[in-house]
Amino acid sequence: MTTATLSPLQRHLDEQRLRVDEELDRLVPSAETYPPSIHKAMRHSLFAGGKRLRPILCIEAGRLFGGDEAGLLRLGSALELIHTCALIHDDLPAFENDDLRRGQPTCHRVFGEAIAILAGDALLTLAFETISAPGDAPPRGLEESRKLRIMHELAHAIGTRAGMVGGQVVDLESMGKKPDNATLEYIHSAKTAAFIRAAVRSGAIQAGAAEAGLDLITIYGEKAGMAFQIADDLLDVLGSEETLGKTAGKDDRQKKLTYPAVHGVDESWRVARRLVREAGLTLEPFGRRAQRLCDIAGYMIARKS
Ligand code: GRG
Repeated sequence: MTTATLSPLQRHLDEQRLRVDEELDRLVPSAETYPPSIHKAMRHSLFAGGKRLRPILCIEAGRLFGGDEAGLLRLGSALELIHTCALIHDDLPAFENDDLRRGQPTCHRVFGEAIAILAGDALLTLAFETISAPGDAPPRGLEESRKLRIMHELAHAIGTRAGMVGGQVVDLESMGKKPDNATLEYIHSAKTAAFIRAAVRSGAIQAGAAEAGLDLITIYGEKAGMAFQIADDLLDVLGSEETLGKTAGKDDRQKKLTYPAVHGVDESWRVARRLVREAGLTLEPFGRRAQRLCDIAGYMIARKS
């Protein structure tokens, strides 16, 4: 598609993605930095592609509350480091055992399993190093307390109770089991929606949002995050490896607990569309200033990859 035929939203997403890519390039040690194998592996997965949706959501949520652009870009990019860690680990033989991610061979296929595990660990650690780094923007005390709150927020969204690790555990343990809606909701909420919700919340916290605003952005994040994972399940059924950049049709082969498996394709679309609508309605009190976030929620289920 040429630039002229891109929608304004797609153009905006492309611009933001490039800004995030440049920031990530500044954050991650060069491929030649000693020991080079680990930095090459981190960069391989990070720069293989990726829509950068979590950074963009963090930045847009922060903008809604008048946040500082440079700080939001840095924070959003740190989120992408965490997300890429999750993707590298998810592809490992112990989990999905996948060969393809973001249209490229997976990290462990190129660098071996040991380095891939460490590349994930290193990206996760670099994210917290980045967020906790001393800044020079006054007032220092306020900035530090926001950072601490954001790190707590992210650690919870990655953790075992209602975060990515917990979601991944239940995802693994429910393969081949009888369809069960409560378990499905837990997996989707913990594995995917929790981090998307944390992305918008952390942008809003960095921008100094008041609790009432934070409550609204939290509901938006939860609904958009659930819709995103339902769309992901649907793309696995309806998409091709070529457009997805990852193996298609795998959920069914692995007898995974997914939305289409439990509710069917049509009902899954209906739920995804309803969640996007509700995500948008939640932000109505912000008026037109929240339009971009509403459009992004729509994009999360309209995307082809
Ligand atoms: C320690 C961070 C950490 C995680 C350990 C492996 C694991 C536990 C969790 C896996 C979580 C996971 C892979 C969730 C899937 C979320 C999902 C739908 C990812 C695809 O996101 P996109 O489409 O991908 O935004 P791109 O490539 O565009 O970034």
